[in-house]
Amino acid sequence: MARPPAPTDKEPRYGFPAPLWRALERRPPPGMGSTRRWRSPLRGPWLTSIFGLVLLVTIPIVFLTGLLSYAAYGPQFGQAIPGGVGWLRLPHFAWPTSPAWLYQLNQGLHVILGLMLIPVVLAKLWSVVPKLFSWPPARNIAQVIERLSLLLLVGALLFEIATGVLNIQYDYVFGFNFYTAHYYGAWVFIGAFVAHVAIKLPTMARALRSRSLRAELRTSTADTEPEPPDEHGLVATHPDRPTLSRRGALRLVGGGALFIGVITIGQSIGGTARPLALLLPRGRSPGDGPNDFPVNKTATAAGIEPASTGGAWRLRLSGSEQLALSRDELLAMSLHTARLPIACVEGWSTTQDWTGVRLRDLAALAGTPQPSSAHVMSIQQAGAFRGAVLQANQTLHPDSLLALRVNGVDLSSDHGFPARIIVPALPGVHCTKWVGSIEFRSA
Ligand SMILES: Nc1nc2c(c(=O)[nH]1)N[C@H]1C(S)=C(S)[C@@H](COP(=O)(O)O)O[C@H]1N2
Ligand SMILES: [Mo]
Repeated sequence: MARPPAPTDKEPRYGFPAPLWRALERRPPPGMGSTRRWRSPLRGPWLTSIFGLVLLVTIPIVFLTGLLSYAAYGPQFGQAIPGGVGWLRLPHFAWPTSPAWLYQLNQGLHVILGLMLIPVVLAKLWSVVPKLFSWPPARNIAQVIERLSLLLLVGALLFEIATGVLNIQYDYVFGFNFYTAHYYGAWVFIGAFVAHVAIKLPTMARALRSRSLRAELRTSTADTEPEPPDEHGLVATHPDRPTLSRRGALRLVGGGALFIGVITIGQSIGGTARPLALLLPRGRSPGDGPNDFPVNKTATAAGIEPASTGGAWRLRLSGSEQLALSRDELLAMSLHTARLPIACVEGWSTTQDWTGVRLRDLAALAGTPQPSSAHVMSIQQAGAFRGAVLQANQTLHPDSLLALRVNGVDLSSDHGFPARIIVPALPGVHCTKWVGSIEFRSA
């Protein structure tokens, strides 16, 4: 199709009034249209396609885990974030309770893979940057549309990365706005992504076949030759001598991605890998002894008064009956211990041994042994995430607890003393701390 204007080129084909475009072409704005500026001998369709292939395989995982996280929040109870998303609402289903690490895996993949892709995205953008400066920017309507879709593609991708990174570092500084922006941004991005893949797939396949990856991985810097001139204008017209082989470039980008993976995976799988998590936003030693695991919001930050969690605290239960229980009365019930993760939407998680009363026992006590939902409220007076609605399967699972103790000791105030919710595969946000009441409803 359209070729870059090289001295030997014959008249390029224009889809627009030709004189206008020829005039444009003769007067490029400063810095535009010069193909001599881009001299890296590594740029070319093959290298771009390698980065593209990696993104083609991994980005759908990041997108899907993002959507699954939205579904896991329980849109059927109006508690998915963002709330009113119009026709972008997803079909909802009962989020499963098994395997217990489902949400941990989902968010680990979403956040860690998302972070690991940053070097690949940057490398991919670097590899095509000459096209940003090509002049005229388009020669026909199809190219104008393609350019606009690229603006959406790159803009939305950088937006998703920036908001995602800020959120996992600063968390709820954004309030609800982060979710809304990240959710809409994801749809804009995926629309442009699908269009881009549809347009570029044949080019990518051809480019990937043009060289052997294995041979490239054996080629030294000295032996590195530019790719043959291409119709897309990626290959330098005046290449410099190579200072890095393609092997070196792939190692640099892959090594960068791996490095990010290594310094973040510990926050998700925990255990001995946790000290490796250099960017751990929730701190390294957040508590003492058995309560030493990440705290999302401290009791002080949540405004929990010590007086309200002392001897006067009661758990108010309602179903077909109403009753109030003291902590001692709860401890006198049959207690159950389960090893379960808290898995935050931010990608960090922590697995602990929780002991408490089964939610289904509490439901039976309230006279509603087969509830369709459980509505939990914290004694916390202000702020987000003070309560949650649990599905029937989440309420009735034998490991679903109103936890009173963790790792053999009482919950610390930061982890929700006197009592908190813990349910297999439930997003961390719904593991309400400092619980004040539970209402069991039947449909
Ligand atoms: N009452 C109350 N419960 C809450 C929260 C909160 O802000 N208030 N934060 C939730 C979030 S977002 C997470 S990830 C978990 C974290 O539990 P942890 O701080 O014990 O690790 O608590 C959840 N329970
Ligand atoms: Mo969270």
